This record gives sequence, structure tokens and C-alpha cells, in this order.
Amino acid sequence: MMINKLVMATNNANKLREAQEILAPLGIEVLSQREAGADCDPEENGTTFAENAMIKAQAVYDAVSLPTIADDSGLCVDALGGRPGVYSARYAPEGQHCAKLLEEMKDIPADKRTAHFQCSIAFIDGDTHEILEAACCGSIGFEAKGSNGFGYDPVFLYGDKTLAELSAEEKNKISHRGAALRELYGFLKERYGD
Ligand code: ITT
Repeated sequence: MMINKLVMATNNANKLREAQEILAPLGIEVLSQREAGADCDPEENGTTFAENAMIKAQAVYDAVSLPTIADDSGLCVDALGGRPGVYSARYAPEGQHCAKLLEEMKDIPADKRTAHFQCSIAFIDGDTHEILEAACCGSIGFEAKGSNGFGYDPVFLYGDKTLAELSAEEKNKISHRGAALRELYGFLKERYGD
């Protein structure tokens, strides 16, 4: 039987909202870890998005024993050798990520500002441990624009708009998280049937 409820191991309300928006139309409800009765914040000491996603999912799964997902994601900038990467959340104090990135990249010319968001989703249910991954390719602008989304969205250009200038629906269609969660849906259908 297809799973119709997942717990999401995250303390990031924006990630939870996006996962709910993306999976609700597919018939899957996403509960926060708090709603499920877990209050976890494990140390993310992995070296890859996949490892960190699995660490977060395992901590919550151990607490609630319900099918659990976790998202580890971040921004990889080519001119910075892939930074901030797995350190994206820790790159700057809350609310200062975009300003710090624009400052660090102020001398990098337009054609060398390519970047991608990466998302790894870990899924755990019993003995099943699975990782689904996707990316969203674009570039870093020279100024912050738009007020939707979160994190680095105001400086990440997808075509001629930043992700913060897109509606939630538009972002979810093209985002790393949207693509990884749709991969997850395909995996779940295969694993558990319709
Ligand atoms: P949890 O670990 O509790 O899930 P977190 O915010 O700490 O929440 P991460 O460790 O995965 O999550 O860090 C990801 C960071 O990458 C996030 O805080 C944002 O700064 C950035 N990020 C990820 N996805 C993004 C998106 O869709 N738009 C903008 N920034 C994003």
C-alpha cells in the first residue's frame, strides 16, 4: 500500500512548507518532526549532502518509528570551488547569507557566476534506507531581488528571474527540492505500489 504520510526531519519551516506543497497534490501528507513528537537537532557532521540527510532522518526515525524523510541541501558556486556547499546554512548568521555571498563575489564577472542548488532527500522506513538527489542550475546575480522563498533565493538567478521572484508553484516546478521529492514519489510508488 502506498505511503500517504511522512514525517520530515527538519527545523527549517520553509523546507517543510515546500515539501508539503510538492507532495500534497501527490496524495502524501508531510508532518513536521514536532507534530510527530520528535525534537531532534543532530550534529550534521557528514561530508556530503546525502550523509547529512541520512543523519537527520535516522535521528527522527529512531524517535518516532514512522516513515521519515530529511532534506539536506545547499548552494554550490563554481567560482568558489563549490562553496558554500554542505556549509550553506553555516556560511553566515541568519539573514546575512545573501549579502555575504554578494560581497564575496563582487569581482567575479557575469559569465563566471554559474552555480547550482543541490538537494539530497533521505527516506527511512524499517530496513529501507534510500537517497534521492537533484539539482537546480543557474547563476548568482549582482544584487538581491524578490521576497518569496528563503535562504539564497534572492540572489539565485534561474533564467532572468531570481527564485525569490517566482511564485511558490513556479519555484517548486523547477527547484532541486521539487525534483528530488518527485524522484522520491517515484521510488515510493515502486517500493510500496499504488
Ligand atoms: P535542517 O537541517 O533542520 O533541515 P537547515 O536550514 O539547517 O535545516 P541545511 O543544513 O540543509 O538545512 O542547510 C541548507 C541551507 O541551504 C539553507 O539553510 C539555505 O540557506 C540553503 N538552501 C537550501 N535550499 C534552498 C532553497 O531552496 N532556496 C534557498 N536557499 C536554500
